Amino acid sequence: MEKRLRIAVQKSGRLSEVSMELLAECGISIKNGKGALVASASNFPIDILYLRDDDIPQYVEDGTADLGILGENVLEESGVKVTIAKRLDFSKCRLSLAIPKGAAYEGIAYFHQKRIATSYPNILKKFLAANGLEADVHNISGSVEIAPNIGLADAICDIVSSGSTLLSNGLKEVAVIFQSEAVLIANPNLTTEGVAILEKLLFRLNAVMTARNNKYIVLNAPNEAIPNIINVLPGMKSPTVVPLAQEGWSALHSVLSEDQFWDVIGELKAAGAQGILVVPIEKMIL
Ligand code: PRT
Ligand code: ZN
Repeated sequence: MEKRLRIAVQKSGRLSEVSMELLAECGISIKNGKGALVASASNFPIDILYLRDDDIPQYVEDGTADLGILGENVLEESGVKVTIAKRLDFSKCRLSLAIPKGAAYEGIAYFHQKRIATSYPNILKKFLAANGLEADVHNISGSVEIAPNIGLADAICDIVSSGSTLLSNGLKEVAVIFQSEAVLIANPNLTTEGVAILEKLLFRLNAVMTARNNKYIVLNAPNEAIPNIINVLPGMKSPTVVPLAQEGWSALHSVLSEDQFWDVIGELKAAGAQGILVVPIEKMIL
């Protein structure tokens, strides 16, 4: 029988849709039986296992799943030893310490002998120990942000993204203790056949993620402006220049990273570029 890998993804929550979208962009189509626990890809040798994110590290460590997609914060908290095969550049967030906004704060010594509520007791205890601090860590599983207001804790340690949850609960973020993003993890003991499937998947992920970070750019310019425009463009290699029907004009095609685009657009116009088109790239193989 053909070798297949099992990949664990979050059943429902912040990561579920994005994880499945990423696999779909990799050309992996999954018929999603509503409420199913397992689903098979029809055109790639993987099966999907839908789980709570907290269960994913254990499943991948013991080999029930070969791969998994989850937040690095959950992986770190679990303490499980698996391989991070790829950082996925989505669901970025941070695990931070926060205190009532009126409290005076002069550094992390603040937390010595304080009561801190968190759903991440292991990461927090490690941080406290590394900084020579002793605190009373209260492990609570949800709505950590209300703990100070109901007198359950002096501070919290929780996931922060925009910061609006802290703000609306009268708290301020004072220290970041862990930076997180979604990661693809792998069981360290995959067979040779398993590794070959993982490598195919990584090749596709790289093509999709590189494409997401880049834009295809097309612009028109008078021929004499082309050398200056090429100087401005930090493109992949040298850009393609194609003559236009109108004498003395050319179209220039290149690839720009999303970050570079906004920096150079003004310079391109100043150098004589017109009719600038920016087009998303579907896949990009370097
Ligand atoms: O049911 P299951 O156990 O599978 O899901 P879950 O409820 O444990 O996790 P879920 O779906 O809430 O989050 C999954 C992962 O998304 C987390 O482990 C993080 O890696 C990542 N992530 C990214 C976040 C956030 N951003 C986030 N903002 N996880 C949680 N939050 C919460 C945070 O706990 C706090 O309550 O959002 C609030 C803060 O958000 P801001 O924007 O107000 O700062
Ligand atoms: Zn969870």
